[in-house]
Amino acid sequence: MLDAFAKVVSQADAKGEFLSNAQFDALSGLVKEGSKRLDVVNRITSNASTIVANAARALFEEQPQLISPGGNAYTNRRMAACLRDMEIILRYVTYATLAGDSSVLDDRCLNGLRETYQALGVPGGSVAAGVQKMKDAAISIANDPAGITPGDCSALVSEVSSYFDRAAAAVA
Ligand code: PEB
Repeated sequence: MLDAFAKVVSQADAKGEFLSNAQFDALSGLVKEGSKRLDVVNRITSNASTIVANAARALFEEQPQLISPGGNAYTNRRMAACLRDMEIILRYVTYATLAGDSSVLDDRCLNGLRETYQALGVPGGSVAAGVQKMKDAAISIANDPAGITPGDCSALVSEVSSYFDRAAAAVA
């Protein structure tokens, strides 16, 4: 598991070189823009249960077969497992966002997830659809101008999007 700093260090060390200017500039930008990152992580974290619940409701509205008899979220046990899975994925997206690197998400959450769902008979495409709904909700919360100094968060928002997209692509 790496963060943006450890990743650059390990890349430079593998070549036995000092940091390049490009590497240094990228990390310098990360530090300069660091409070945006912390704000976004904080906002997603403190709204996590709303994000999960609303995304799940929207998913079941769009794919009602999931909650019908025989569906993969039918019975409270499966519903609970489904909500829990969405929460786990969202949690790892917040870690990756904080770290500025996807490796924690890749290694601890997504690695083998597709195969797990295949073995369980959980439809990966539906999980991916749920993840996309969490992405939309998380981004609108991240972009909410209320209570913060307005600024350009486009780079950060596209980075956060990429973590959700990565999770969706890993299971679809
Ligand atoms: C992944 N999910 C399930 C299981 C595991 C995971 C390992 C099997 C064990 C269990 O039931 O607890 N666990 C989860 C995860 C990590 C982890 C992401 C990462 C670290 O450790 N059902 C649906 C939806 C979808 C869903 C499409 C969006 O209809 C999920 C939610 N996951 C779902 C369901 C089960 C499950 C298990 C229903 C239970 C399947 C079953 O037992 O029939």
